[in-house]
Amino acid sequence: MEKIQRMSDPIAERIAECAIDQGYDTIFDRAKRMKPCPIGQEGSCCRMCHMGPCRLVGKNGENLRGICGADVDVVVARNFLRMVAAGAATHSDHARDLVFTLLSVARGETKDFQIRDKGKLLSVAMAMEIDHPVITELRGDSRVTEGDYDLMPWEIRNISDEQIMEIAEKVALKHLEQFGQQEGELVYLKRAPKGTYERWVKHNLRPRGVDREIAEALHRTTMGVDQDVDSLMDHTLRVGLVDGWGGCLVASDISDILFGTPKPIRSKGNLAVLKKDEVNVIIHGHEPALAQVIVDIHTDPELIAYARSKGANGINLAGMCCTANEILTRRGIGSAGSFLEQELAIMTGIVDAMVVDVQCVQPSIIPAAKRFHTKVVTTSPKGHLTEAVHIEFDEHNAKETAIKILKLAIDNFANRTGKGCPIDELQAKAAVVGFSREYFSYMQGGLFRKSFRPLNDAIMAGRIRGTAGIAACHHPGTVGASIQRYLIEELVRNDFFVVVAGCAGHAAVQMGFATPETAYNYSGPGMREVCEAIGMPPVMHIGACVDTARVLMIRTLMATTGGLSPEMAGMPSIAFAPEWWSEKALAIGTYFVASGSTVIFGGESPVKGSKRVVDIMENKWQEKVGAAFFFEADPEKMLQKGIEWVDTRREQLKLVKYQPGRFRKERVLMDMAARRELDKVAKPHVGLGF
Ligand code: MSK
Repeated sequence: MEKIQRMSDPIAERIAECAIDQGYDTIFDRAKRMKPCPIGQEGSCCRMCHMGPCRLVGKNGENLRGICGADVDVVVARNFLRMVAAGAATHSDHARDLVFTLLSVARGETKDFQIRDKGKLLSVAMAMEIDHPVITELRGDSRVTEGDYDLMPWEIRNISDEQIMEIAEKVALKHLEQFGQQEGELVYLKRAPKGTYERWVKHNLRPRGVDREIAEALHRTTMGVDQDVDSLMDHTLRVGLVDGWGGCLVASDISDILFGTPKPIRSKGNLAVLKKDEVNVIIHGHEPALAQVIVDIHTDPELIAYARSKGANGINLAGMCCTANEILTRRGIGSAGSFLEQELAIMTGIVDAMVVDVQCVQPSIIPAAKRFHTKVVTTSPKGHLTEAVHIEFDEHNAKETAIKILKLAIDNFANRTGKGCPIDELQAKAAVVGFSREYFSYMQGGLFRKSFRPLNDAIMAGRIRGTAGIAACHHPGTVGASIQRYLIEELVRNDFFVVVAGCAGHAAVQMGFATPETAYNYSGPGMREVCEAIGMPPVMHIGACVDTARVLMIRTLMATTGGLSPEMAGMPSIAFAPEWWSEKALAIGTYFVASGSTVIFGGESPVKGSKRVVDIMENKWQEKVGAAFFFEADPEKMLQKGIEWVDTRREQLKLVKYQPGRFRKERVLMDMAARRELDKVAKPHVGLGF
C-alpha cells in the first residue's frame, strides 16, 4: 500500500500507519476515496427545494440560473448563510445548556456544580447591567461599558453567598431571555469598542435575539424569500455576530463562572497520554459540564480502589477535541488529540471508554470500537450514536452519571484484547496552557496594574509586529496540523504574538509550541525580548473553539487601552483557519470579520462559485465592518497575505515600520558582578510561576 503522511504529529502518524497496515478503515482512507463534488464545493449547488437539486455549472456560473430562476450569486450566498447559521446554532445551543446549569446552581437545584469564579460572575453581571444593588454599587457612575471589568479581591470580599446566588440567577435568566428575545439588540454588543458598535448601528447589523436571527436565516434562504445578495450577506454578518457575542462569548463566560477562569497550568498532549496499566477514559466532544465532574471524581479513593480490584493501577483521563481543551486549560488533564485522532486513539486498543457529547464526534468510532473492547458512551440527549451505550447527563444528575460512566470503564478494563497499535515507549509533549484574557491582563502588570499597555507599547515600538490567531480544525485532506505548524513557526519567527484555540491548540501542544521555551527556540528578537520582559510565551493556548471569543475581549481592551486603533478594525492583527472543515469554523470566521478582524481560511473556498459574493466578502465588508474574509489554499500565500494585511494596518496607524531583526541583541557573557547589578533592577513582570 502506498505510504503517504497523514498527520504531522509523529505519534499520531505512527498509529495511523499501523492502523492502515492492519487494514482498518480510517478517516484518511475515506478522505482519499471520496472525490468531493466540485459544484457543491464552490457553493453552486442549490438544494433548497426539490425541483432540483440545481447544479449551476458553466464558466464561472455566469448567466446560469436554477429552475426557479435563482442565479449563482443568490445560490452561493444562501448556501454560505445556511452554513454560518448552522455554526451559530451549535455554539449558542452549547451556551444555552451552560446557562441552564448556572440557573440550577443559583436555585440550589444541583450540588454537583458551584460558582468557582465569583469575580467573573460579577464582571459579567456588570457588563449585562443586571438590576441588583450589589451590581449597581460596583458599576458606580464612572464605569465605561466597553470590554469587561477586572474586580479587585477586596471589591467582592463582602458579598454574601446569598447575594452571589441572586446575581447568578439574574444573569442566567437574562441570558435565557437573549435567546428568545424578539426585538432590541443582544446585550453583549455594548461590550465592543464604541467604534465597532457604531458600525453595527450604521449598517443595521445588530442581532435582535439569538434564536430569531438563526430562524430567520433559514426562512430567508428558502425558495422565494430573500433573493438579493447584499441583503443575504448582511444577514450573514448579523448571524455571525450572534455566534460571537450571543454564543461563543456566552459559553466561554459561563464556563469560567462555573468551572473557573483558566490560568497557566502545566499539562501534556498527544496519544502517548494514554496509559497501558490504567483504565483509560477519553472525554470527547465540546460541552464541558459533565467532563468537569468526571475530572472532579476520577481521583475518588473508592473509585481508585474499585479500579485496583479489577487489575488496573488507576484511572487515567484524557481529553479529545474541544472537551479536551476545556479540561486541559482549566484542570491540566492531558489531551489525547484533535478531531483527526479519535479513531487512532481507539486503535491503540487501550481505551476502555470513549465518552462523547456533541459536535465533531465521528460515527466511525463505533466500527473502530467494535474491533476492540472500547465502550462508546453517548451522554447528550441531542447526540445519539447507534450501538453506543447511552448514559444521559443533565445538570441535576452529574455526579451519579459520572460514577456510572467511570464504573463502566473500569469494568471494561479486563476485556482488553491485547491487540492494537502500541504506544508503550512513546512520550507525551509537555505544555503550559490556559491563558484567559483575565490572566493576560494580570501577566502584563500584576494584580494592581493589570493592563494591555505593555502589549500595545510593544506593538507600537515594532518589537511585536502584530497579533495573530490560529484556530479551527484539522482537515483529513491535508497532512493533519501541518499548515498550522508552518504558520505558527513563521509567525513567531516574524515577531507575531500568536494565540491558538480549538484543534489548533492541540497542534501547538503536540509540536511543543505551547511552552515558554518557544520564545528561545523560534521567536524573532523583538517578540523574544517582550516574552523575557513580561514572562509570557509567544504562543498562548486560550481554550476551546468557543474560547476564540476571548479574542473579542483581548482586542476590545487593546482598542480601549489606546495607541493603536480605537476600534477592533484597523488593528495590526490577523486570524487564520488554515485547515477548517466545520460550519462552526465559518461562523467563527464570520463573527471575527463582523467584529472588525480579518480572517484567512485555507482549503477550497465554499463561495468560489460567485465572483459577486467573493467581492462582498473581500472588499465590501471592508467598507462596512473594516475587515475581510479571504479564502487562500496556498499556505505560503496565506502567510504572505496575513503579514501584508498587518503591515498595511501598521502603516495606516502611522506606527514605526517593522524591521526584522531590529531588536536583535548580541549575546553578552556576564560575570557575577554584572549579574548582581542586574538583580538590583526591579523587575516589572509578575512571571508565570512555571
Ligand atoms: S473540535 S470544530 S474539529 S476545531 Fe472544536 Fe476541532 Fe474544528 Fe471540531
